[in-house]
Amino acid sequence: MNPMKGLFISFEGTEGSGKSTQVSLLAGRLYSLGYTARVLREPGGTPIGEEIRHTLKHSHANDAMTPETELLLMNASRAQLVREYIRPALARGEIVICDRFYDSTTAYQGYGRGLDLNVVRQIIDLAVGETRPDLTLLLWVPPEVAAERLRSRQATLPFVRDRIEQANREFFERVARGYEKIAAAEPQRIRKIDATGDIETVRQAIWREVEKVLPPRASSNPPAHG
Ligand code: Z5A
Repeated sequence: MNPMKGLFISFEGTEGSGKSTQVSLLAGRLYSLGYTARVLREPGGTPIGEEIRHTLKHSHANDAMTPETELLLMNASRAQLVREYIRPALARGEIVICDRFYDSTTAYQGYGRGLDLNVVRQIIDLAVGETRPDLTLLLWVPPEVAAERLRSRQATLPFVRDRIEQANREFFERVARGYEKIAAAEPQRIRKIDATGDIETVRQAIWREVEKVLPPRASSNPPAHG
């Protein structure tokens, strides 16, 4: 449990694994049970972080970005998010749900880009200090399922592939293998969720993990339903 009062849950997984979908379903369920849940995303989540997100993903000049710059920008965004929103929310006893957190850096900049894992760890430590998730849900789908989901999203939404999404297949295979190693090293914190099923089946699997760590509600909160 976090040294502060609240509960910190992060979602991880490859692109198209269904994180954003499940983050909003979980937040909705928690609200309906009377919890105060704060949803955040990385990179981004703060005004400064959203500017960094734009630089990382969409700015015209970012083709020249080096892996080291990418590592530092991800963690600049994170350092701001931790201090501006996450710590204050946890101190108020809220539940923080973050769509990606530092395991993404280990997976993408460490295993994916091939940066030294010790350096990656040190930079993450500087960015987050003692603020670590109590529970991390790693949504797991085979690459072909993720690709199909992204294709159908593309058919319904205006969608432009960003700089990170344009990396080659080998990069994403390294990221996926990296996530396997990250999860194996911390089985207590990181719960691997089979995310190949339909949205409701995945939601239920996530809820079973979240229920185990939920703090009791204050008695003034509305009754649980659903
Ligand atoms: N990155 C990094 O390199 N280092 C870091 O430290 C951090 C991040 C923090 C952020 O991209 C990029 O930054 C990301 C990693 C890198 N790059 N890549 N690649 P982002 O925030 O724009 O996007 P994302 O995090 O990669 O997620 P996403 O593409 O939005 O996918 P998702 O959130 O996992 O999935 P979704 O949007 O919920 O679902 C995708 C579609 O599938 C959608 O149409 C859904 O309706 C559908 N869906 C969802 N669940 C299901 C199920 N169960 N069945 C069928 N269809 C489903």
